[in-house]
Amino acid sequence: MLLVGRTVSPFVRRTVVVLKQLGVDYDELHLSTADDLEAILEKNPVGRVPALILDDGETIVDSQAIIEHLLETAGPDNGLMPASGAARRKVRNLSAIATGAMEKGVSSSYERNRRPEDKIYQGWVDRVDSQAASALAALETAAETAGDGWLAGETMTLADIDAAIAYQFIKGAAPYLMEGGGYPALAALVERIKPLPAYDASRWRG
Ligand SMILES: N[C@@H](CCC(=O)N[C@@H](CS)C(=O)NCC(=O)O)C(=O)O
Repeated sequence: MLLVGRTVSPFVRRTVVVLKQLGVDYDELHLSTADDLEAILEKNPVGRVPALILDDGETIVDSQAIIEHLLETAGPDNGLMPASGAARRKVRNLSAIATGAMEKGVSSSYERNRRPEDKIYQGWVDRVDSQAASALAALETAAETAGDGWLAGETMTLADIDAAIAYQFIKGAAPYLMEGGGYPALAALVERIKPLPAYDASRWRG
């Protein structure tokens, strides 16, 4: 299997944590969204990372589709996603909020860094920033409720991985969204998850 993308992307990073946590053997192709668009387009018609190329050549695009495939292959006892019911809905919902925060964090940084200054429209920037901040605030509330535990119950799940990655990504790429006290419960969640080898190994060291 070949994973296309670099873990500087939160979407690639969540995929890598799941691959490693499930013990899947794979290689990485480190294409950059800024410099390698043509090469990425050959792997993913949307021109985004991640894409996962399976051993038989089939390609899966989008971190959610890839993760769903990996969890399904690992089976109902994959340890990251409850099989059904309220527990599953909770993990899926928190993950969706966290990936939404990632999307808005990416947009916030693109709006500032990938446009000529005279093409920046502040009204849109403010809207995107407020959406990222609102998603982070919802995750912060969930982390406060969890106290010293995990977001969706007794054990660590995909929700914790995604919330921690969203927090760390935004802290690095859009630090201005962390002003005003930050998100201390999320910061504590990151400290709890950091010792997990799969999480630590996913840190971008490029
Ligand atoms: N929903 C997608 C989002 C992927 C995404 O937006 N990736 C970014 C990198 S963080 C990207 O490839 N951006 C390049 C572009 O959109 O031009 C997923 O979960 O994989």
